[in-house]
Amino acid sequence: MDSINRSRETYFLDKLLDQTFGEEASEQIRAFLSTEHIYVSATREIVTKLENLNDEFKYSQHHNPIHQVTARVKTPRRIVEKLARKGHEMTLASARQNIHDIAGVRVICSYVDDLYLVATLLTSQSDIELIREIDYIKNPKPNGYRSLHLIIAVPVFMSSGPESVKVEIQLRTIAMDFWASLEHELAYRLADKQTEQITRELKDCADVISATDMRMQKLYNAVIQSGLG
Ligand code: 0O2
Repeated sequence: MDSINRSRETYFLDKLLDQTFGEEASEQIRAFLSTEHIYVSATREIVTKLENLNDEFKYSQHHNPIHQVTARVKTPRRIVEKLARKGHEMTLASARQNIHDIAGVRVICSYVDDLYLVATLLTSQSDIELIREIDYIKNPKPNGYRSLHLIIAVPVFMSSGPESVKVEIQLRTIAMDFWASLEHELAYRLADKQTEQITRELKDCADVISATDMRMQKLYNAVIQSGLG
């Protein structure tokens, strides 16, 4: 995920590349750019909620469940690519309906239990509507990818009234994020040249990381129960 503060230059380059998508798609891209601020506002709402939860825990439990939060809005080029990949219509309305991660927030937690706690506390807030939960921790992807994905809708208050905006929230541990970041980079470098051996090796690393996450959780629980920490 890119930072939400990415420079306008990124967009400029993105728009240049968009020329390859033809006039119709370019028109839709221009339409998206005029509504992008709604998605930026939605991620800001979620980030604030997460920061508030983390602060509350810091004072009441002396523990920060959240290690890091990042947010980004998908660039028009990536939206157009995803619409094409999934065989959807190249329109702004289709993007809004079918692309659930135009607005994305990634929550990195120290421990597995923390990420489930944060997910429960966030989705139980009265203005958050949980649309879909995909648990790639209980059911990892075949390549070993693990994260908890939530598709939620949050109201954004515009001058014309409230607008419900979808946001994809990815919750993972530091260890899961380490694997996903490196795998993402390797997958991009290798594209269709990824061999069976590399795939197996990556899956193996993911499983080792998952086992380590479980051990760290047990260690943390034992330290807390013993009253040592
Ligand atoms: P980026 O650059 O991270 O935004 P669906 O929701 O079913 O219509 P979608 O959106 O493909 O289809 O769902 P999925 O598979 O849950 O993936 C959503 C995002 O999860 C991806 O966004 C990645 O960020 C992350 N992700 C999913 N699978 C993997 C994986 O195998 N490895 C890594 N590193 N990340 C993964 P984007 O749009 O692909 O990219």
